[in-house]
Order: sequence, then C-alpha cells, then structure tokens
Amino acid sequence: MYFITSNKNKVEEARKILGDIRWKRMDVPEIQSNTIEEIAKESARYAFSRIKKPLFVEDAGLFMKALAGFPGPYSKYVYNTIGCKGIIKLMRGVQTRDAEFRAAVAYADKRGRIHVFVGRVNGTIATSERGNHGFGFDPIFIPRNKKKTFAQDPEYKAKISHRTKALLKLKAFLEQKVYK
Ligand code: ITT
Repeated sequence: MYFITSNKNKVEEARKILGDIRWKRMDVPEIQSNTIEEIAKESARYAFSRIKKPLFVEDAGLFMKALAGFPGPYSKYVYNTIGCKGIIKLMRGVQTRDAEFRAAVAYADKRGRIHVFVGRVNGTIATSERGNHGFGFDPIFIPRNKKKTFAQDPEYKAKISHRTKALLKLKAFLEQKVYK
C-alpha cells in the first residue's frame, strides 16, 4: 500500500502504526474545501486515477476555538506564511486557547473505492514555541492534561495524536477485511 504525501515526518509516524508502507511523492492538486475529509477524499481519488493501486493520503489541520476553527483546512498555507510565531502573535492576550488537531485519512482500495477515517486530539496553544521534535505546529500544541508540547514529547504524540487515531482506524478496517 502506498502513502502519497510530500511530508517525510508523516511517513515516519505512519510506519510506526502500519509497518511497511511505501512512500510515494506525487504532485496532487489540493481542492479548496472547508473540510479536511473532502480534501483527503479528492486527493485519494486523484492519486488512484494516476497509479491504480491501493493507497492512502492524509490531510490534517489545526483548529483553534477562539478563531472559529482557523486555520483548519488552510493550515498548510498558514504554516508556510505566518508559522508558529504568527499563531502565537494572533493568540496574544486571548484567554480561550483550546485547539484541536484533526487528521482525515482517505484510503483508496484496489478498485478505487474511497474510505475516510478521522482522528482528533484536543489541547491548547502554548504561549511560546517549545521542543524540537516533530514538525509543523507541534512546538505550540500542548495536548490536554499535559504540560509538554508535542515537539517536546514525541512518544506521547505517537500514542495519542490525530494521525495515530485515524491510522489505527484504517488499520482496523484493513484487518477486518483480511479476516472476512
Ligand atoms: P501532504 O503532502 O501529505 O499534504 P503537508 O505537510 O502538506 O503534507 P497537510 O496539508 O496535511 O500536510 O497539513 C497542513 C499543515 O498542518 C502542515 O503544513 C503542518 O504544518 C500542520 N500539521 C499537520 N499535521 C501536523 C502534526 O501532526 N503536527 C503539527 N503540525 C501538523
């Protein structure tokens, strides 16, 4: 099974759950949509039309409560423009710091049928960047009931992250198919 992504960190995280997957980089045009589920689904459809083999893609985002879910599906653009520092600035003085990471994994089976699995993790936005593991917004995301950011505690991230949860659902789905 192929994992279509440009992000090496995602591949490393996914291998811990699914084992031996094949990483394929491909330029997949990302549709504009307000949901990461739709974006992932369309990307999987496109990738399948190109390689015609079982594969999955994953779209993730950071959703902040005080900003009505921003940047959500636009997380990549926001990360590449204002980054973690920009988010910290935006949130300066804001009391409600709740945030959620969401991941939508879209799996295309050998016939090209698409199955979507979603994972979420709640937390808060830190007041400064901390830690040097992981990627993206990890240095500013503190999971619920913890003090360290994802970038400070990659082992914990691996256990409970949005991506882990979505991939575990995919794994269960694949195993159930094998035994049927
Ligand atoms: P793809 O090629 O798989 O699309 P990407 O890096 O473009 O990889 P996404 O569009 O799914 O990833 O993610 C949007 C942004 O959200 C990404 O640029 C990261 O900054 C951030 N992000 C996603 N997952 C994250 C995680 O587990 N920890 C921290 N930041 C994350």
